[in-house]
Amino acid sequence: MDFNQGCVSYRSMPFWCVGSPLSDPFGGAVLDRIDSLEVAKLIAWAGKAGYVEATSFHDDDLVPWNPEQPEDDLDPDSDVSKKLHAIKAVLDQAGIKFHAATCSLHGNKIFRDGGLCNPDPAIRRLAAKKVERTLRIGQFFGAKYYVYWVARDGFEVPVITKWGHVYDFLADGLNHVTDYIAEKKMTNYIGATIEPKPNEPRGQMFLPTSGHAAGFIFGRLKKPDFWGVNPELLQHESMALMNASMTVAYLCSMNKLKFLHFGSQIKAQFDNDFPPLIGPEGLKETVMMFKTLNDIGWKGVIEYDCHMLRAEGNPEDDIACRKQFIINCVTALSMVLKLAERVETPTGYTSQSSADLLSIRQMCALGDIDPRR
Ligand code: GLO
Ligand code: MG
Repeated sequence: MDFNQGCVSYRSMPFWCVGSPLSDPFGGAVLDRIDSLEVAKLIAWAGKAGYVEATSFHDDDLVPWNPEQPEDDLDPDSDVSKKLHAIKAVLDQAGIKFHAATCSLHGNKIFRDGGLCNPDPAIRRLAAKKVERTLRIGQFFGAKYYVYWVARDGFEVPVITKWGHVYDFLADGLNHVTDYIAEKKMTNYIGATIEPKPNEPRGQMFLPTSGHAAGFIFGRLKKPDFWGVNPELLQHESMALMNASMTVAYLCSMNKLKFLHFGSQIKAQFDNDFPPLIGPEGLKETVMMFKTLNDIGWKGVIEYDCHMLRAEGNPEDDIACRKQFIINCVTALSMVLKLAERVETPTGYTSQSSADLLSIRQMCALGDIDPRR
């Protein structure tokens, strides 16, 4: 089951977006936390209704992790195994594909000073074990990608940061992903990605932009062809004042744009994670990003990575508002695809500004404008 419209092969709606209880640093959860099986049922509903084709998850979104039992997933009688089977049954029945698996190295307080780049070797080993378990869970679901989001691998205090080692720690951690996939002969993974972000939750993260991520893949990873980047646009790159068209074009030019995380953002702010097109800015940049992808001929997966506005969470009906959130996300994507199709590259123009104004008229279907009195 594919979507196959414009440059989008299929649409993925991750567990963490649907399950988000909408807490922020200034207030607790607005919505009740719903069980992962309930989240699976919502995603299955969206699949059957024709809104999405795939999902993604962090290990922690699905099942709890106990560092004392790093291989509980291998025991078919464990609660973890039973839960994973139940979730898979619900999603398989709805024909939902599994796009990506991410190891959460940010949620548990053990990883408060980083996961793969933690200065403590014992915690790095624990992180590697958690990555292995996530890879196995991804294999069970048939996930296509493993994703490393930079998360808490970053710093606030430069004077104590192990600058001579952090990027070795990172290379070791990421090379372990491909070593483990090879060792266990996992065939489900067609690639792995780095998801860069400039800051938040750390003051500074070690791979802040798509450029940093691509450079690290070519310079430090054993299997650079397997790895790519999933930029989060508009959010993460806009936090660093980058432009979305430039980001996707740069990554495509190196064959490193594996898929997109999609949402909206106010430039230079914290990670807003607004649903696509929502918020006071970003419409033009989003449409131009899709025009750029169309022009280049890229086709791939769009994965939402956002949550509903905290103000629109409805504690009285936390299922209905979650369904509406999914509908809003997919509606926005369909709108953007239509808007991007309308914009033509001008062949002759009197000035760059007049070309830009023409594209806005096309995008908004305004026709000719006579500005005279
Ligand atoms: C947070 C990131 C995060 C990742 C997720 C999957 O800012 O966008 O949600 O996308 O961990 O890698
Ligand atoms: Mg993301």
